[in-house]
Amino acid sequence: MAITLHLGDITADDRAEAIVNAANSSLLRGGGVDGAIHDAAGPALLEECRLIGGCPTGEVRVTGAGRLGARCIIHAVGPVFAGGARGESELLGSCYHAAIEAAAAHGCATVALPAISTGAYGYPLDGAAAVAVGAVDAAMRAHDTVREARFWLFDERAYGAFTVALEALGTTPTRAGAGGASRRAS
Ligand code: AR6
Repeated sequence: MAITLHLGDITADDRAEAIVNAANSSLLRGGGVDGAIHDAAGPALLEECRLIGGCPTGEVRVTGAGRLGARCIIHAVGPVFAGGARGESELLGSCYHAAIEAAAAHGCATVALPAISTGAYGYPLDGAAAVAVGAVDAAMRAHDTVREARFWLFDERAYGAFTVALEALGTTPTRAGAGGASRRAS
C-alpha cells in the first residue's frame, strides 16, 4: 500500500478511481474543493447530492462522478475547527476512515483525497495532516484492497505539513518529480 502526495488541483487526478470531496453537511455545492469538483463533474452531481439530502459531520456519502474520470465521488463532511476540544480530531479521523472504507466497498483501489477541513473550516494544517495521514494509514491496513491513497495539497505549505506527517509515521518521503510527489510504501 502507498500514501502519495501531490501538489495541485485534485480534479486533475486522472488515475484515481474514487475522489474524496471536502463537503458540507447539506451536501449542496460550496467553494474550495467542493466547488472545483462540482465544476469538473457537471450539474448531475448536484442533483444526486440533493437527493441524498445531507450527511452528518464525520461521515461520508457516495455519488457518481459525472464528467470526472473517476468511478465515484466520496463526499466527506469534516468538522469546523472550534479550538480543538470539541472532538474535531476524532471527527476528522472518522471522515478519512469512512472514506477509505467506502472506497473499498465500491471496489476502488486508488483514491484521491484533499486536506479536509483545512480551508473554510479552519483546521490547523499541521494537526490536520497528522490526523489525515494516521487515519488513512490505519484504514488502509483494515481495507487492503485500497492500494493507493493520493493526497492532493493545494500549496507548498500544505504539502510540507503532509510531508512532515508522513515522516512522523515512520517513512521518509522523497519528491518524485512532476505530477508525482512523495511516496510511502509498506
Ligand atoms: N484541489 C485540492 N485542494 C484544494 C482545492 C482543489 N481544487 N481547492 C482548495 N483546496 P476547503 P474545508 C484546499 O475550503 O475546509 C466548502 O465550501 C484548500 O487550500 O475546500 O473542508 C464546502 O462546501 C484547503 O487546504 O474545505 C464546505 O462548506 C483544503 O483544500 C467547506 O468548504 C480544504 O479546503 C468545507 O471546508
